[in-house]
Amino acid sequence: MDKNYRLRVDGAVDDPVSLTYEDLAGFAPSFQITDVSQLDPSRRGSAVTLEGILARVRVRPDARFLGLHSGSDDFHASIPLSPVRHHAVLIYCVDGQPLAPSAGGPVRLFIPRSVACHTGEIDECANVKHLEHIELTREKGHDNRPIDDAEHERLHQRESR
Ligand SMILES: Nc1nc2c(c(=O)[nH]1)N[C@H]1C(S)=C(S)[C@@H](COP(=O)(O)O)O[C@H]1N2
Ligand SMILES: [Mo]
Repeated sequence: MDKNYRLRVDGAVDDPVSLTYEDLAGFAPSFQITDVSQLDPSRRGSAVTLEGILARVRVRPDARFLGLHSGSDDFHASIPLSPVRHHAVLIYCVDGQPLAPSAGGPVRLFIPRSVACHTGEIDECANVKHLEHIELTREKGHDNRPIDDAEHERLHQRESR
């Protein structure tokens, strides 16, 4: 993995941070999911909970949206925070190694499926990969998730190149 990788978390928070792989691995056990197959049998790896991240940055009470940004392929989502805040996780490691880019690394969001079906604004597409920046906002932020099947198909063609 790129040694310079940092996950920046800022916006409506009291303590913005830039987290390295070691920082993520160093979160307290209560904020770690050692095996994400517990959340979804088809998923692999270890994760830090979004709750852990939000506690670290001291998210402000007026934060309503979770902005998820990948600069490397210009993919962005902004989703309501409350449905995911106790459920979403950030997968950063598989078999004790940093998550490979082919698996969405260095860090990717994962929202368990059962959470996603409770709101139209949250779908599988919000599982942003190659996450570089998380921004908590009061209003909905930049979001370029595909809006229809044709656009979705084009995106997946691009992803699998
Ligand atoms: N950075 C980035 N993240 C992304 C995408 C993308 O193109 N770039 N595609 C999204 C879409 S449309 C979907 S459906 C999911 C697929 O995630 P999966 O391959 O883990 O199922 O990733 C999402 N995360
Ligand atoms: Mo998607």
